[in-house]
Amino acid sequence: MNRPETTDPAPLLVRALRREEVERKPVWFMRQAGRSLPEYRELREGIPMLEMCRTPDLCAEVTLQPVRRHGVDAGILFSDIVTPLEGVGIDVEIKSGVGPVIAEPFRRASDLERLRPLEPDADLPEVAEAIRIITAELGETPLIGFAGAPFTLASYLVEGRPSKSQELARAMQLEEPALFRDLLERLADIAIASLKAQVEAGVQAVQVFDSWAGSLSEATYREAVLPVSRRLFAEIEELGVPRIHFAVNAGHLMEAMAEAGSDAMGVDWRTPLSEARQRLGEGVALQGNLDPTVPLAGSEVLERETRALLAAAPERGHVFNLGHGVLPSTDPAMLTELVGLVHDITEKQS
Ligand code: 1CP
Repeated sequence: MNRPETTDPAPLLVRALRREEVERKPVWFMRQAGRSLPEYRELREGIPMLEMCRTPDLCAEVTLQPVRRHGVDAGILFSDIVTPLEGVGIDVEIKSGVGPVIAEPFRRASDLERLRPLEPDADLPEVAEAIRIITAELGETPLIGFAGAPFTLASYLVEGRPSKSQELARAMQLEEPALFRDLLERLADIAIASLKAQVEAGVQAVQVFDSWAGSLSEATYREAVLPVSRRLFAEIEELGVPRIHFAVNAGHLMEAMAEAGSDAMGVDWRTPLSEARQRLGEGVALQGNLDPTVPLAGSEVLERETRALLAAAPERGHVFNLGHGVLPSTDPAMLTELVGLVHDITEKQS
């Protein structure tokens, strides 16, 4: 695509996600762009989050900040899982200190009419424009694109705001399974369209965030969500980039989520990587999973915990990350230190 020659070796991140042998382990952080960085806070001042996502120059700058500062092995597009919803005309705002808030939450069948298909070229041209700027600046370092998984997006649309247990969404699934399924299918189509456009514009890996799937039982996940997520992963396979699937607090769903068919599973810090490897087998790469509070606890703890994690992590098919997003109170210097530690510890002598 935007790579000059097909003979170029793929980026380290892509090779690790394909479970190839690599010269050292790649590392990046979920939420590496954002409030932990003073340069981000300065740029964000007075600009609403979603407006920032729709301003290619600013979006590009914020995406590049953590790559420059920490030397991570990938950028992740600065956007949000609700950006495509705004793109199809849903009235959504990201409230500071709260998260996504939907003006008119989805409660009945007629609400589905508000969820038309996404046409990325017309609805979100700024995203592709930002990706083109970013990939030109990043050079060899790959850019990760992402989308919200159908269930997690549905939980915001139905609840109308962040919710701890997604009770309204889960009640809708129980009471009106056909309606809920229709909602998820439409959201899958939106995620697929968004991811296709991101790959066409130049992202070299994608992550699907089903952050809140962990509130479901395995039986409900398998019945209501898995078939839709499986279709999503099948439809983006042809894009030819590695696909990562991630949820929080979802250890009980690990096997079921892996059945959706991604190339890699993101693992939160509650499940040891050795256990994940044992339960999922060799066929899928793993990403994770340092507890995001470790970088708050000082250099000594950081080194001890990083060494312990790496000692128990699979040799092949592992991408180092936190078990969830960077906490806003994290000292960015600790993240820079962590990148250096992972590189030094995993570097192969050749
Ligand atoms: O650096 C990066 O990781 C890229 C930027 C990014 C990503 C990947 C943002 C910017 N959001 C996301 C994904 C996202 N958004 C997820 C999935 C990842 C996860 O599990 O954390 C989710 C659930 C959201 C929804 C969201 N957006 C929340 C969570 C609210 C809740 O339900 O608890 C919040 C707080 C936001 C706002 C947001 N998104 C991104 C940023 C930098 C912010 C904070 C905005 C601010 O500075 O006020």
